[in-house]
Amino acid sequence: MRPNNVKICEKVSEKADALILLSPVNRRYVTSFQSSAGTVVVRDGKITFFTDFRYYESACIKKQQGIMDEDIDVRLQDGKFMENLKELLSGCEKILFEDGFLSYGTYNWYNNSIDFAELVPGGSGIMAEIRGIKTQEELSNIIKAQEITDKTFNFAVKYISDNISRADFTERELQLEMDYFMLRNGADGLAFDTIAISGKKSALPHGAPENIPVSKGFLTMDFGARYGGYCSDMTRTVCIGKPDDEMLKVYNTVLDAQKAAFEVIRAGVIGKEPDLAARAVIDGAGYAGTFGHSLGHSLGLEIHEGPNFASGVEATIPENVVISVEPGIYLEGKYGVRIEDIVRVRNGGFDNLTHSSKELVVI
Ligand SMILES: [Mn+2]
Repeated sequence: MRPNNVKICEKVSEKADALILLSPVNRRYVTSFQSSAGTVVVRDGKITFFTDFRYYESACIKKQQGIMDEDIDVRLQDGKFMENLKELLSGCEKILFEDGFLSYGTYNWYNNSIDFAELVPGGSGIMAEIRGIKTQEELSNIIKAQEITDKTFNFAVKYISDNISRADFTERELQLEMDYFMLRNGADGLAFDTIAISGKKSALPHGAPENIPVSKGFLTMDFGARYGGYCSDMTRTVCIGKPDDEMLKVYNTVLDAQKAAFEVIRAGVIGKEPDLAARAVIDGAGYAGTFGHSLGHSLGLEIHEGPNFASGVEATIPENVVISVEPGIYLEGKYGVRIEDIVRVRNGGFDNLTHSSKELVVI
C-alpha cells in the first residue's frame, strides 16, 4: 500500500474502527481516481472503494495501470450498496466521517442505516493533516502547474502590451486569453477563476473581470493552472502607464512585506509568524488596516488547503507544506497591489516555486 494510504489507515486505527470518505477530493486523494460519486471505506488497514457503473470499469483499469494503489479493493456501488457497506463495517463501534463535508441529509442517511455504530466527527481533520504535507509526486505536479502559470504571466505581459492601445481591450478578454494559454500549454484545468482587474477595481482583493476596458493604473492578475489535478497560484500586479510616487511606495511596501515573511519561513515556524512579519511592514509604512486577509494558504488538489499563514495560527508548519505568501495593500476607491508566490517549506528555509520577476512591470 502507498505510504500516504498507510498513514491514513494508521490515523484511523488510532481514533476509531473505520473511516468513510465521500468528498470527491478525499476520494481522489486516496484512489488517484477522479469521480463525481463513490465511497471510500478504511478499516483494519484495508481500503475499499465503491464506485458506480459509470466509473467502475475505468477505476479497475486505473488500478491495473498502476495509477491507483494496487491494494485498494474496487467494488461496484449498486442497489445493494448500503447492505454491502453494513457488512463491511459490521462489528465497528466508532466510524469516522467527514464532518467538514457531509450534508445534514447524507449524515442522517448513514447514521440511520448504520445503526450498530456511532458516527464520529474527525475524518476531515485526519485527511487535511495528511494532505498538508506533500509527497514528491504531489510536489512535482505543483511545480509543473506553476511552470505553466509562470509562462502564462510572460504571455499576459506581452498580450497586454500588444493590445492596450485598443479601446475594446477588456479585462474579460485578458482573462480568457490567459485561461486559453494555460490550457493550450499543458494545464488540465484552471485552479480557480482567473482574476484580471484594473484601475480602481484593483482595490478589490477578489474582484471579478468584466466586459470593461482595461484601465490605467494597477492591474492585478491572480491565476493558476492545474496539472495532474494539482493547483498552482500566483499574483502579479503590473502598472498600465507611469506609476506616481505613492503607487511606487505601495508596490514596494507589499514587496518588502513579502521579503519580511520570507525571512522567517522555514520548517517549524509558527503559522502566525510570517503573517505578523509581513503585516508589521505594511503597518509600519502607514497602511495599517489595508491588508485585510491572511498571508497564505496551502494548496494541492484544492486551491485552499491547510495549514495557513494567518494570525491566530499557533501550530508549527512542517516540512513539505506548499503554501502561498501573498501580502497586499488595498486602498478603497483608489487601487490595490498584491504579490503572491508559492513556496515549499523545508528545513532551514523554503524553495520558491514561483519564478516570475517581481520588479514592477510598467506597460
Ligand atoms: Mn492564493
